[in-house]
This record gives sequence, C-alpha cells and structure tokens, in this order.
Amino acid sequence: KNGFLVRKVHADSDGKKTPRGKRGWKTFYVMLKGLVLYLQKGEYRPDKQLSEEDLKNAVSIHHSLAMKATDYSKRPNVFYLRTADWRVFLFQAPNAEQMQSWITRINTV
Ligand code: I3P
Repeated sequence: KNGFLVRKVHADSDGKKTPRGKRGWKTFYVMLKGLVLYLQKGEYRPDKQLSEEDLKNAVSIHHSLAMKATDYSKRPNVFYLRTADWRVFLFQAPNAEQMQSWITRINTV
C-alpha cells in the first residue's frame, strides 16, 4: 500500500516523549512493504530511490499497533502507530477511508 500521509512523532523509543522542536507535522509518501513502512520525503516520483534519510525514517511495523486517534481532535483522519519499541507516531490520512485502510493493512500483516 502506498500514499501520502502527514506524520507527527509523539514518542521516541521506550515511550519517551519526543522533545519540542521535533514534534511538527511533516508530509511523506509512505510505502508499506512487508513489515516496513518506508517514509519518503519530498516530491513523489515512481522511479525515485530512497535516500539515506528516508531509510532512517523507515519504521518496522512488526508487533506494532495502529488505531484511530479518537482523543486527538486538532486534525481529522488521524491514527496512532505504536511500535514494538514503544515509539508513537500520529499519521493523518487524506480521508476516513484511507485512514481505515492504513490501519487495517498495518494491523493485518
Ligand atoms: C510542535 C508543532 C506541532 C504541535 C506540537 C509542537 O512544535 O507545533 O504541530 O502539535 O505540540 O510541539 P515543533 O514543530 O517545534 O516540534 P499539534 O499540532 O498536535 O498541536 P505538542 O508538543 O503539544 O504535541
């Protein structure tokens, strides 16, 4: 599954709250391949290679959990992703259908 998502980093590994200055929303072209969510920055081109920075942003979704962020009301269509190492991301999808589709795909790999 591929598509644009806007990401906010809420907690770093071990669940520690991400410090201010690193909590902003950023748009990525996201590709779910196997157990890895690749987040590509910048303009999307089908032939574009993942940069070193993109690879650092990649997230393992093995033993992770995605769920609708019902307690987050500042933006619509936002879901949480909690990883096995207790990082927490918020992702905003372009619409409710896409949000549900990402949640289902992440939780059923
Ligand atoms: C963050 C940025 C986020 C905001 C976050 C800020 O600042 O303004 O948009 O989250 O608030 O810390 P920075 O880019 O300097 O990290 P919201 O959009 O959810 O308000 P937070 O620290 O209360 O999460």
